[in-house]
Amino acid sequence: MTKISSQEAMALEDKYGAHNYHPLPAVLERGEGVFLWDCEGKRYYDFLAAYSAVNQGHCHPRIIRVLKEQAEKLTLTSRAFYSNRLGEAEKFVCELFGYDKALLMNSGAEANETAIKLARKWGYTYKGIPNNEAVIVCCKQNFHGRTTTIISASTDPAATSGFGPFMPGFQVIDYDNLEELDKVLANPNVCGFWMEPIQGEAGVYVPSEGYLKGAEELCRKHNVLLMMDEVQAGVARTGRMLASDWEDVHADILILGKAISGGAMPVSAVLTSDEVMLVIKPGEHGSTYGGNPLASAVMIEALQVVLDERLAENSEKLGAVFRKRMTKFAAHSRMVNFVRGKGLMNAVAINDSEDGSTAWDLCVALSKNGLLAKPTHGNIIRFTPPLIITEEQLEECCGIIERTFSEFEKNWTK
Ligand code: IF1
Repeated sequence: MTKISSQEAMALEDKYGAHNYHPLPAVLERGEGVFLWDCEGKRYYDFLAAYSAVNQGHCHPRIIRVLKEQAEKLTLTSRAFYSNRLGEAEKFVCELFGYDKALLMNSGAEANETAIKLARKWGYTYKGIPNNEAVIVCCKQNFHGRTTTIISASTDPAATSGFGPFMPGFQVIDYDNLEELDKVLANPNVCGFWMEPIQGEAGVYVPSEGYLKGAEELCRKHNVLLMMDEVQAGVARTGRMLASDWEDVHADILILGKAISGGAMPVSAVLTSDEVMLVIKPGEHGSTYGGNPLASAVMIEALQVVLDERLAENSEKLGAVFRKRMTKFAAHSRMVNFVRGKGLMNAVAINDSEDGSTAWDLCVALSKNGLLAKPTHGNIIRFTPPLIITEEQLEECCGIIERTFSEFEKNWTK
């Protein structure tokens, strides 16, 4: 492979790639643990962790070893046959999270699509909902992926504008509002309540304490399936293996993705009971790559690393350190409004409008100072480092953030 400069790489993407992203101008070539390097050899702390897919750190040696070993043996069989790896992976993930059955897909969006199909079919089979009338209740400012069905439940104009017509069968309510939830779930055609335990794309919006438990209880009361999208908040990100664990909530359908493979390849999973999973019969759902031997082997190792390295504990502990230090900083800053989050899933809100450029400019300045983070919803900067980060590294990163912000604030007029 020829070596190219950052400028050349950006020009190529601009000319030959779709313009569906607006990346920060950092061209990455190599990663190891909490660090990334660009084409010119500049080192960065990664404070995005591929949107929480590399909780285990970049190119974790154990995950890469299993990836290589399995890749040399067998990568893909399709589901037309059995593989010696899939059942083992399904057993592992079911026992780890306490479910009867698992269905493996690839992207988070596909896992959510799978959950929708399961909930609807369960509604027709077990709840007696008239055919084609099932309703799935979802929340304002949700993010579950990019397919046409999933965006039909979105309230974000950027996700939906120009992409209609939309899929019927979704009812959108306020997040973090149990009263409204109780009312809408009373509709006998509702088969599922579909939610994120913390809303990521909404800017790391953490709901009130008791909301998850309350939602679980209301779902039980109304015989509705709780469909929990832990694609982003799951796998130790918030300081528990699942964000639902904070309130001892056991979703009827658990949706996982991103970090279940530690960033090595796309793997997603849907976990549920025998009753729910078995509503789908042979030939009714699937994917060529879903549950392939490579994905199966990688997923087991990636999850085992999370357990062995006690990443949930580290996330809880260092998340508290981060918020304490940043909250202290915010108190003396005109520019930083507030800090919020759970574990190492955090966001800092900048005192600017949503379409203001301050957060973007700050992230560019942070990258110049060796730390990569990305704004979400304009004025909110997400800080989600790999969970293997040490306390010393985290303190150093807080220093970079504070210095960059203070420098920026001197010349900041608003
Ligand atoms: C992008 C955010 C993060 C997710 C939840 C399902 C999916 C996601 C809760 C779909 C994906 C991503 C995708 C990424 C931006 C991103 C994101 F800003 F939108 F909210 F992580 F912070 N459920 N989240 O967060 O999973 O199909 O992508 O595998 O580039 O769009 P996917």
